[in-house]
Amino acid sequence: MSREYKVGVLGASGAVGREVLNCLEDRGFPYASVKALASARSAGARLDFAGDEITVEEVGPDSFKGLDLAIFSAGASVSRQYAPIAARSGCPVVDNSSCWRQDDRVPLVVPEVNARVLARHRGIIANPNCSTIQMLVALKPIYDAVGIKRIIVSTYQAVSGTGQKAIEELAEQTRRIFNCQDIAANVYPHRIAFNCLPQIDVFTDNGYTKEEMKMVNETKKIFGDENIKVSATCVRVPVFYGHSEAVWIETARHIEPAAARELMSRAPGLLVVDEPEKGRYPMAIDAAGRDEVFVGRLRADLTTENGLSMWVVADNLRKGAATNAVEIAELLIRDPELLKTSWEW
Ligand code: 25A
Ligand code: L14
Repeated sequence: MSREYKVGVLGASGAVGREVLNCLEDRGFPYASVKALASARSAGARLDFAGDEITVEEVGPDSFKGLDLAIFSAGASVSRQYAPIAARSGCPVVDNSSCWRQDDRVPLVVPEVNARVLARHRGIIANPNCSTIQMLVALKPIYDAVGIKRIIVSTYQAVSGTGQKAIEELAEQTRRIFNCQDIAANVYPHRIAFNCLPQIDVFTDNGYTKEEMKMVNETKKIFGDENIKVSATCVRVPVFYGHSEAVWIETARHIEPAAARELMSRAPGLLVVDEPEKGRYPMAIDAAGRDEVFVGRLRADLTTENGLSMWVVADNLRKGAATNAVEIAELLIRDPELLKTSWEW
């Protein structure tokens, strides 16, 4: 018995929202209808969808009545306002913002890692931060096999994570530099073209940025492991699509790189690209537009017995946001128990 679902996409006109529409189409999600929602700024705009166009509607308190599920990517303040309204009207929400991720009532889900926690959702499900998702898809098989005590990660993050305006800013600054014109930095605190910025989001009291602390706290919640130690340095680089990460781990028990590579090559959602002698390793330009996480440069650490280093790349708008959210939606519709009813918020 197959059913079709009425799906809402809030933030449909943004960088992530458009990719959600692409994912629903590419993955053959069984939708009966797709409702594109955004702010008044975009109401009336037409978006390409499934060989046709859909018109963006302004979101309001009644937008979610009659929908079977919704995917949000309009930022934290919009999610804070509308996710409870949707859940109360019987429309479960998969939320891409940071708003609900640390709320105890809200499961934080990477399907390859902790799909089982979906069972206790109450109408709002959080999609993790992009950098955390790709790191954990890569580490999950090693975590399960030998345990991981400590992670030290440096990220090289694309501008598309910040949204459409940042994509335009990198392109515009690059053009102006080539034309010997003055440039302005509007989206980021400094110029991003031909530069690296060791700041993503705002700084917190401990000297780390919010993005870095998201990687620490979300890793603990998704692995369900308060003891795992994580330290991150998040860097914005002048790349349009695809986050790269240099990941170092200390495992609880020893594992040879070859054995780790073998485990990773069988893990869902993960592709090993690791032939350095042929110049083959994961790169952002190859990951762009793909749904998988790519891992390579897997090697033994030279300073400690149980250390491994690797390079992990994924499309931040696909697996880092839209794909992961649509995969959660696919899990929801597989079990009618997870969809029915409405929730108190
Ligand atoms: O708060 P957070 O969690 O840190 O998230 C901050 C931002 O990150 C993106 C998303 O930006 C979000 O705003 N984001 C969210 N989840 C993400 C994830 N997992 C993520 N990025 C990476 N990974 P975005 O640009 O991709 O998309 C924003 C969408 O949200 C809609 N929106 C914004 N405020 C809204 C709202 N919808 C309803 N109510 C609100 N109050 C937004 O629609 C877009 O779909 P829009 O209509 O506001 O804008 C569509 C187009 O209009 C242009 N534009 C934007 N701002 C202005 C503007 N034009 C004129 N003036 C402006 N001030 C843009 O070009 C945009 O394309
Ligand atoms: O928490 O700017 O999901 O690259 C995703 C995009 C945080 C910021 C999140 C970026 C956001 C990030």
